[in-house]
Amino acid sequence: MLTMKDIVREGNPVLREVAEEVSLPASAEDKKILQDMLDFVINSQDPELAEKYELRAGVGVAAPQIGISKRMFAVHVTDEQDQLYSMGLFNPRIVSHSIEETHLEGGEGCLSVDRDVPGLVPRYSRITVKGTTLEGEEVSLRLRGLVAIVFQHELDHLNGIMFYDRIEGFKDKLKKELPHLKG
Ligand code: UDB
Ligand code: ZN
Repeated sequence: MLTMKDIVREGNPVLREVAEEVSLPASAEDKKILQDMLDFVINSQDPELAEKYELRAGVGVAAPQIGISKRMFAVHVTDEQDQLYSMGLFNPRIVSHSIEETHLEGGEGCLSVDRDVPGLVPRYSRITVKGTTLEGEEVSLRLRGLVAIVFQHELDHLNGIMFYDRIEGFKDKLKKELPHLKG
């Protein structure tokens, strides 16, 4: 069973790598890892298990966050219409997205980041994601709202991107604080 001890934290270079495609059909080993990741997010939302194993209630986890640089992630999250998205995906990719952007009102956090980083993280409002499920089925998912944000956050991990890389107003804020700096 995966616990917070298995979650790598910022500073570990694996979080900055571009992860490798998973060779399909997935090996028994890759399926086991992805299933363990899905079980981890499900367990983390169970109040008793979360307390017993000191788990942060997670909505998703990407393989680089357990030190494995492969393109796969697991999510367990309910959308605004009470529909549950509970799945592991191999080689997920955004095939189209809205121009419109959105953000979580309170900003974002991350299981790999043990500090608060304030600021709004711009995300596409709507995305279409293709990928292969744990069951080996190729799927195309049209997502919006919180679920779309979670998928984009996890996809970023596969490309070595942390949520705070996208926080708005960094340059403006820096300019205000250090006006002698040009550019
Ligand atoms: C999370 N959970 O799991 F808006 F019902 C975060 C942690 C880091 C705070 C545990 C979270 O944001 N839960 C949440 C948010 C809502 C409504 C709700 C529950 N992650 C997963 C992660 O780090 N994956 O790599 C961070 C999220 C920030 C935005 C999407 C993923
Ligand atoms: Zn994260």
